[in-house]
Amino acid sequence: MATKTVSDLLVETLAAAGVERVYGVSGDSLNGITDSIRRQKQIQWIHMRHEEAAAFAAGAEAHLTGRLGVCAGSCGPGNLHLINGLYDCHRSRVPVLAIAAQIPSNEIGSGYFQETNPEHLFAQCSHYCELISQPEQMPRTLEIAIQTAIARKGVSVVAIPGDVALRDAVEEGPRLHFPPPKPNVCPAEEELATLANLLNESKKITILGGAGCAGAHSELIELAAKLNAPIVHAMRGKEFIEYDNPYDVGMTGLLGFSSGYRAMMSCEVLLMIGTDFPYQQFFPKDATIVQIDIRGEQLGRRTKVDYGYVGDTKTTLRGLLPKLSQNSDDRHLKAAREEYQKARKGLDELATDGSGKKPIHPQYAVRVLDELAAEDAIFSCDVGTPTIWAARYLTMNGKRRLLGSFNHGSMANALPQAIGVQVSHPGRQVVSLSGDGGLAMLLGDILSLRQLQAPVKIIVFKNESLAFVELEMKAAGIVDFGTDLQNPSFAKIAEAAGLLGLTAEMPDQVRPMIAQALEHDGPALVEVLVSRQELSMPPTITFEQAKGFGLFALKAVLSGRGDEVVDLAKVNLFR
Ligand SMILES: Cc1cc2nc3c(=O)[nH]c(=O)nc-3n(C[C@H](O)[C@H](O)[C@H](O)COP(=O)(O)OP(=O)(O)OC[C@H]3O[C@@H](n4cnc5c(N)ncnc54)[C@H](O)[C@@H]3O)c2cc1C
Ligand SMILES: Cc1ncc(C[n+]2csc(CCOP(=O)(O)OP(=O)(O)O)c2C)c(N)n1
Ligand SMILES: [Mg+2]
Repeated sequence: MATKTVSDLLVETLAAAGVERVYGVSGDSLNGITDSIRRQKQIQWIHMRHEEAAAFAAGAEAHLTGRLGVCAGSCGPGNLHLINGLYDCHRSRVPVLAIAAQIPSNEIGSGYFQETNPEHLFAQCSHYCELISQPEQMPRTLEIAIQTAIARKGVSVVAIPGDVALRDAVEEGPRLHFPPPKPNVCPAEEELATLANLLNESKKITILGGAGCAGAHSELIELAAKLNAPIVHAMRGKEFIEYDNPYDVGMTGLLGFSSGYRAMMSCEVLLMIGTDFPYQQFFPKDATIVQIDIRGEQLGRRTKVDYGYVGDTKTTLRGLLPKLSQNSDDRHLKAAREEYQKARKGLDELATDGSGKKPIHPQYAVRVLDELAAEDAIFSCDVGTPTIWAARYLTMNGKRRLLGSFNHGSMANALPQAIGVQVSHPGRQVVSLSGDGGLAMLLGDILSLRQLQAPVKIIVFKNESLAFVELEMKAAGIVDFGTDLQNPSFAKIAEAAGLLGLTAEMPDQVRPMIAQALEHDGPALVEVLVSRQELSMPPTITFEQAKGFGLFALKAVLSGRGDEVVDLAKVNLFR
């Protein structure tokens, strides 16, 4: 029998940890590892066209499954390309392992061909980053990396020189055989009692929930019912909070709903649960603020906090609920819900076919997609205006999922994330909401769809610009510059790459084409020629006023019509 190599043991250890795929691009220094993958059946090599896309794809798989995603790059430029995608995974707190192949061990430090220093390069986007320089370290170093990625939710990196990977293994096999621990984390009894007292004495409570509410939907709804509290969500909480929720008043933030903004600004007690909503300007100044988070270091990071608790949402709410009495005053809730219905109606009115005229409203395309997509569709949206449309017009239902680059905010995330989702969930409908700028940025991986037989559907919002940046420039009172895009026909590119490619130029083409794409047995792309300035700044604002507008726009909510910005700007400008 052939001897087991270090890379054989590496692959065996990954398999023992339940890994099913490694996303990457091959290369000399990775040869040992790809060859070990080739010789076994449990782990599949997912051949991508760009390592950044591989990292995004691994992160998307991890986001959906909660299990370890793995990506790999060859030495120097190969693994350097992983970095932006890994930053995204790390900041989204999904468990991902990156295998960074390294130059031959005896050349390290000599300035050799392709030499970089992965331990330095990956330090900022990982919890753990170590070099495997001798066979005795395998599998322990790898197991520490895996365990750290899972336990601390984020990225671990192992750098391994190609020659070390090809040497004979010393250890026999993987050493860790326990299932992932699932502790219940709860504040102390006295803390729960203090919190219950505070809540029982308040009549105007608003809940701000985020991604940390995943898996605690029924507890959250029960809490809101007891407190008569409207629930605002942060973007990453949308998929877990918005559905089947009679207390929902939408998102807050610049892209949010005016109702979410107001519900937070008008409360007496703000109860933050599992959220790291990052924009300080949107927190109330005078309310009493409570924050519950699984990680103590999060407490008080975004706003002043009067009561901070460490606990996981489900366990904490289960402990808290029996201590709460029913709030008899529902005026705050009712007012917030009415605001929400108004805001929702206002946004829905913008999602029309525009009397059949071009250019198409992007909101309309997303509303149609929302109607036609499968009940358990998985969406990814690019950073840029697709994030706005996804936040406002995609309906979640507890089965659908939504991914983006919400914390890192990197362009071009949607297509590679969709690839990771599709290959790890072959039966599901997967839709990428791509910007024309974002799609072009990692366009190479459109070729992966055919090669991997991944039937991803891409909807491209073709506005011939970096529209989100244009909006930011306008809001800051700067003349927009460097935002024009001269695009080809993405439908033709798609056809050439073996996808179904369609172009919707007129509103009446949107529905049949999206339907055709969704039904197509294979990858498909629909480019929708959408208007460029859907969220134009209000015309009543003069340039002089606009110069300082950024300040106000930051505090305001883009209602979609710009009128909300006017409201708040007027208050601030003309007081
Ligand atoms: C172009 C663009 C515009 C954006 N505009 C907006 C906007 O207007 N509004 C908006 O809301 N977002 C917006 N975002 C997204 C924003 O940047 C943040 O990503 C988002 O608000 C964070 O959502 P979150 O708090 O749900 O998730 P996270 O930032 O992931 O925070 C989750 C928190 O929950 C904690 N947690 C995890 N598990 C548990 C558990 N079991 N129990 C308790 N706590 C737990 C974590 O420690 C963490 O602190 C925008 C993003 C982009 C790219
Ligand atoms: C990698 C990266 N580069 C630049 C930016 C700044 N940025 C944010 S949104 C955006 C425009 C995105 O354009 P597009 O994909 O066409 O979407 P649109 O807003 O036009 O719908 C840019 C350049 C970024 N977030 N990430
Ligand atoms: Mg664009």
